[in-house]
Amino acid sequence: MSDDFAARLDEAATTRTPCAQLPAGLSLDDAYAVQRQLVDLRLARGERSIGVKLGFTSKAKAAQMGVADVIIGRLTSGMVLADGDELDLSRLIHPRAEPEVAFRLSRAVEPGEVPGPDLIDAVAPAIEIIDSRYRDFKFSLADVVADNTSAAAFVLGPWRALDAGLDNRGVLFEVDGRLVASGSTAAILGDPLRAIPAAVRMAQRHGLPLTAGTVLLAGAATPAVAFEPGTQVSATVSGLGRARFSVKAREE
Ligand code: OOG
Repeated sequence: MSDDFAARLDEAATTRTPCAQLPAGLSLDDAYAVQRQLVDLRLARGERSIGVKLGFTSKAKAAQMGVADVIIGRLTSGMVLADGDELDLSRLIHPRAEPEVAFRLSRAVEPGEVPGPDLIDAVAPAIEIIDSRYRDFKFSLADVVADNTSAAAFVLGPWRALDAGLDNRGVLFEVDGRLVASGSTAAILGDPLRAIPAAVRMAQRHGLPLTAGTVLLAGAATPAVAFEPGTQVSATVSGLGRARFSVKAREE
């Protein structure tokens, strides 16, 4: 059963054709099983697993999507967009972007480990590009978990050592230099550092890999924003710097 759902979501992504939501009543455990199969299809095509991401760590984001619980998804090498690079919209259905904070794991997490501060060796400003494979970007909690939490692409700004608190840094999200959203890192679970034990707990529960060098996207600091071809999108986190990408212009 979950094979069929993974195939449906994979086809939606690869053909850029949104699909119907999954049947109501799918349990969260079943949804994580679909997510695993969906990511396995990417890995079978040669992508590598490189990270995990949390979703709905911000109240504004959860309210925007009508969903309440924190969820976890996977990041693969096929989702990486280098800082400043161009995003090709023809690969996506109805993408939106959100400013985030990323962490990097210094080492693998031991089974059952409760992480201490030594687990993270670097932090970076980031932008996540989400793209629900469901029609009209509408989904239940189980739907969005199965759809690998809408993960589509991400950009990391410069890494730096994690040597200061992050609990109330200003976040500016700009398109072509115009402010389109702003907030604080406090929107991410009250303090983005809380994303670290939350991600470890959820990854252990649902069997997601946490190896040395794993990237952890902590979740959005503002609601997600749609963007147009030919624009420049940037996220600046106070004291951490900036991540940015440009959106490829539409071909005439
Ligand atoms: C789900 C992903 C949400 C976040 O940072 O809250 C997310 C979605 O809104 O499509 O990544």
